[in-house]
Formats: sequence, structure tokens, C-alpha cells
Amino acid sequence: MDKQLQISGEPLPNMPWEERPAGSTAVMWRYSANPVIPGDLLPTSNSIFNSAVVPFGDGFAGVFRCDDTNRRMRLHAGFSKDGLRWDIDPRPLAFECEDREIGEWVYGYDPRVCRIGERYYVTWCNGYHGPTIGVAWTEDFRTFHQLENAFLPYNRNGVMFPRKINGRFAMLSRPSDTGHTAFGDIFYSESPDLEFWGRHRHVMSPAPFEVSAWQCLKIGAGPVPIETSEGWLLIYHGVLRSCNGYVYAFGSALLDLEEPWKVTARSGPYLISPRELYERAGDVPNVTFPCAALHDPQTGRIAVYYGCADTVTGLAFGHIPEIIAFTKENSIV
Ligand code: BMA
Repeated sequence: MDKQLQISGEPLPNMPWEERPAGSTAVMWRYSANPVIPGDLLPTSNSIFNSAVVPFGDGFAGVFRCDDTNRRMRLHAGFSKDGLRWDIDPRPLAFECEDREIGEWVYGYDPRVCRIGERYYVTWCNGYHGPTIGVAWTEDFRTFHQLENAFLPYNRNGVMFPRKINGRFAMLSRPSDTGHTAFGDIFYSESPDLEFWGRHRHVMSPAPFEVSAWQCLKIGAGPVPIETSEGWLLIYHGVLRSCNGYVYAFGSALLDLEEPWKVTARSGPYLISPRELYERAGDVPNVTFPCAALHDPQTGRIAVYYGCADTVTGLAFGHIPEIIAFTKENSIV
């Protein structure tokens, strides 16, 4: 590993890991036992995908998108010793909220979880007169305290940064519309108190299709950004519109540490795009949608959890220094 590169975060020697397969030159490679979480893990789950995991205690915890057999979009909490075999609570997660109007559950999907201090902040796509960004915190993954929605509808892909920036909480999001939004740029916002969000800044737009077609229709932040001496490493999804529908792939970008709306590098080629059968076939074909990453600063290892075809959850591995080098060498900025 490049000795110059500094990567923030707690040591995580027990994170899930597999070496790059012999003969492969891929920057990221898939877990050989994918899908790591099957869609029918719960008796009532139709699909489990686009989910968020974090280190917790001597293992891992997470908030999972479980669509049930009524095809309702629900969030469930879960725990794991190894990050591979998950014990997901069959009961949907219930938020405690002081304001009944905000706390009334309509639907929720695509959670992210971000640790700041002793609290784990959950952001998700929350139904409130259309999709917007719900915010809650927990310390134990058993009791969840819901706060105000961060933005007006319509918005998706709210992802917090793991520390305050310029003294304020910070979040990426993607303003959108009521449906299967056919556009979308990533924006940055700050909050002094997790209630009032402002100082909105534009981060990046879809790429021109002739430059990088996998991200030419819309883009959205994926896992919580990872702080490095080269900037914030952001894994994000991008969408291509084909004659048969949308194709979701993911790539990487580097954002300025103190002004994260400034993009210093952005990958033209994708890291992962639907290739395996479980990514190409499912309730929504051709989707790889990352929502979480575990990393170990000492080895530079990263494991990305991503939804596959809106049906199951996959895991992909890589080395952060290699992903950063790939992002810079293939940058379209
Ligand atoms: C997006 C979100 C994701 C989903 C993707 C593909 O708009 O709804 O939850 O994975 O579409 O269907």
C-alpha cells in the first residue's frame, strides 16, 4: 500500500474480505458467494437490497431495505458477527418521533447509516407527500429517534459525511421528482443542528453520454464518503437509459476535504456494472446500487454492499489506494 496515502477511520481487521481472483485485473471484484444476502432471508421478504451496514460492537449492524410480500418498502434492523451472515429482525423498524406528522410511516427505502461520535445516523428515502430524505439516529440499532425530514420533497439518496465540515453536519442528496426520475445531479448541504439544512452547493451533474455513458442520465451518492489525504472518496451510482430501460452502475469520485462540492477527480469507466445473472435478472433488471462500505484504514481494504436487480444484496471488494489511483488516472473532470 502507498505509504503516503492517509485513510481515516477505525481499524477493521475483521471486515469481510476476499483477495482479487487470480488472473483478474479488475479494480473491484465480486464476493465469490454473492449474493451475500438473499431476497427471502425473512419469511415475509420479497427482496432485500440497497441496504446499509456499519461496524458495531465486535461485529456489524445494519439497516436493510426489505420489500415485503405485499411489496411494501420497509426498513429492518439487523446484526452480524462477520458481515456475511445476517440476523435481520423480521419486524419492520419503528421510529420514535416527537412530531406525529413526521413520524407517520408511509414508506422508506435505500437507507444509509453514518457514525458520528457515539451516534449512528440513518438517512433514507422517506415517503412524505412524495419521496424526501428522512433522518434518524440510534445508539443501539434497537431504538431509533426520528428527526425532521432534511428537505422538501422530492429528494433521494441522502448521504451524510462522517464528521462535521466547517463546524456543521454535511449531507449529499439528489433532488428528484415523484416517479422514476429521468434526471438528477448531486448537491451538498450543511446543517448546524440536523434540523435546518442550507448552504446548498452543486456537486456534480450526469456526464455527457459520449464521455461516460453509464452515468449520463442521473447520478446519486452511494456509501458514506471515506476521508483520505487525497480528498473524500465517494462511490456513487450512475444511470444509462437503454432502449430496454435503465442500467445502474457505480464509479468513484474525489471531493475536496473542506469544500466537498468541489470534485477533483471522477472516474470515466465504472467500477461495477451489471454483469452477473443476479445483477441482470430480478425484479428490476440491470441494477447495481451501492449504499454502504466497510473499510480498514491500515490495509486499505474496502467492501461495498450493493443492491442487485432490486432483489438481493451483493458484496464487492477493492483496495482504496488502487481505487483512488484509478479515479485520478481515468478522471473526466
Ligand atoms: C431508483 C431507486 C432505487 C432502485 C433503482 C432501480 O430510483 O428507487 O431504490 O434500486 O431505482 O429500480
